[in-house]
Amino acid sequence: MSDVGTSDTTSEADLQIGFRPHPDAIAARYRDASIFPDQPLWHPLERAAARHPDAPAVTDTATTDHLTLSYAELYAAVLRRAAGFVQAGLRPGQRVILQQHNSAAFVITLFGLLRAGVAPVMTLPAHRVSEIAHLAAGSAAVAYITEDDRRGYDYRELAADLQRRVGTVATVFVDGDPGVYAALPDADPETTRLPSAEDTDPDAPALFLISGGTTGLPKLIARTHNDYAYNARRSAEVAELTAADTYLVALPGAHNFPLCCPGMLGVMTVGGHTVVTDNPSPDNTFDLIERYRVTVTALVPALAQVWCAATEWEPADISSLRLLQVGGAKLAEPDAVALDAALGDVVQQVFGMAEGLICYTRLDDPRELVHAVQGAPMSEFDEVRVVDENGDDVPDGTDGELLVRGPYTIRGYYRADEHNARSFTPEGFYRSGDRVRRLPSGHLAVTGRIKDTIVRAGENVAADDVEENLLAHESIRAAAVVGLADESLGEKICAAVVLSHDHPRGRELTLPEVRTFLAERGLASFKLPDRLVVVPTLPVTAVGKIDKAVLVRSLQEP
Ligand code: OOB
Repeated sequence: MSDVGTSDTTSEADLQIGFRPHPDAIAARYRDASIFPDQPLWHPLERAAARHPDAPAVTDTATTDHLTLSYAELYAAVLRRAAGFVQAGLRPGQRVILQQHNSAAFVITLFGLLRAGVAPVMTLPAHRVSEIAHLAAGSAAVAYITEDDRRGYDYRELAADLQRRVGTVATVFVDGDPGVYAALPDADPETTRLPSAEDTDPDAPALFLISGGTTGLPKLIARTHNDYAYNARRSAEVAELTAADTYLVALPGAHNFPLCCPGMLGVMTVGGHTVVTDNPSPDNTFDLIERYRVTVTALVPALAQVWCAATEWEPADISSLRLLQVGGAKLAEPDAVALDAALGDVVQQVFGMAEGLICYTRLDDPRELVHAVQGAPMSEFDEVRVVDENGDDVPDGTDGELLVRGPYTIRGYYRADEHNARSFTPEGFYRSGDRVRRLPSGHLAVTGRIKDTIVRAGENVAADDVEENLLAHESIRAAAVVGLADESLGEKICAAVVLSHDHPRGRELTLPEVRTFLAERGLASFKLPDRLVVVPTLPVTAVGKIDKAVLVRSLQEP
């Protein structure tokens, strides 16, 4: 196996280059409030292993004979993996690209890296070489951790391509058949020096999330030990998690939502049980919920819709589920109502971003509120502003762009000065690009993306306005409205829709019918679609959000 490390001893200092910490005065305020644990991110796992060694920590359901590791077993495996990484030459502060499907191996590798002081870049299985190479170059990653052939895709080929493109990636570790590469390493932690808690700067990056935007290449988001531990702990409090909870990771585990909101990390802070699967379809997950008495899980709205429909025919008993978190994209109000009706008032709306801010509806919010809003900021230290185009604050009840600053919200993307000048205000607020409306209670309703407007014949049309009205049509299950270049109009409005299960087979849904429906609902005539496309499914991003960039490319006339 080739040695990953060079003679480089500067990696920890190197990690800090291009990282933007909180300014000292603000960091002091958070410190005075004692919201940060000042411990490495692996500390909750170590603590859980000491306190409840025999409690189930992780169950891997990918194999037919499901494997459950207790906290003691998980932490022992993590120490061996960490020692393996150190023996292979990885050094604290270095960055490594991590790309694995949900499995116990993913959990062990993630914590193994953290325990070795190495910062993983949390990519998703759906990413391909253009994103991976961009993230590897941006983080100067020294290694790539991936899998063999999964779901018809050979990640070792991606590895070869990546190494041709990005010179820093010296080593590839593969879960499964490594081929020409290295296997995931394990070594004796007794004879390997691992960094101690005292060796770790809790305000340095622990790991990197990637931005979820659907335009352009993803950006690196450095999350510190302190801010991410706070994210996990505060989320666990809002979800009222206890050691008796069992959380199902159904979304890709490297995404902020299932990882830390409260996700796997939140569950570990309370010593609960995490069940992982890489197949989120109801025929698989409903059985898992019944078998493991799952109490909490997180879904994107498109999946939540599928689960809701499946409650009508899947026989499994899923009554143990007390909290169904839905977020990542807007959950339409009728869908929230239907989910609550099908599953028994379990929905929690989650509006979050890898950059930081997480909003939750609370467990004791009235159900009508839970159905109508996307949540309220989780921390009393979150500073949320809603502003107009000039950057002036708008009153509650008025649409504006959400700006945010706070203990767990970044001050800048990693090594992206030019971008940061646009994405952050001089006072350090992150410009989310999300259009929201704030209620006097502090709850936020997301009303779209600031830039998601179509300029048709000089009129501005907000895509989500048209989408929401389309979804009121009984034949439409999902809708995405985009602008397509047009010689006379500048842009024309194109509505791509997925038909609902109730729509009679063989009957065509026509543009005139849809336009009449929208006009009768009171939509202005310039907002009516110029084109209607019925599609079997809408294209989605790596975590399952509607991907409008791909949609536009597929609809554009050649
Ligand atoms: C989550 O994080 P990202 O980084 O993949 O995407 C963030 C963006 C937000 O800026 C917003 O545009 C959109 O996704 N979004 C929502 C939403 N939740 C996220 N838009 C409308 N309604 C919602 N409920 O997506 C994420 C991170 C942590 C927890 C949950 C989601």
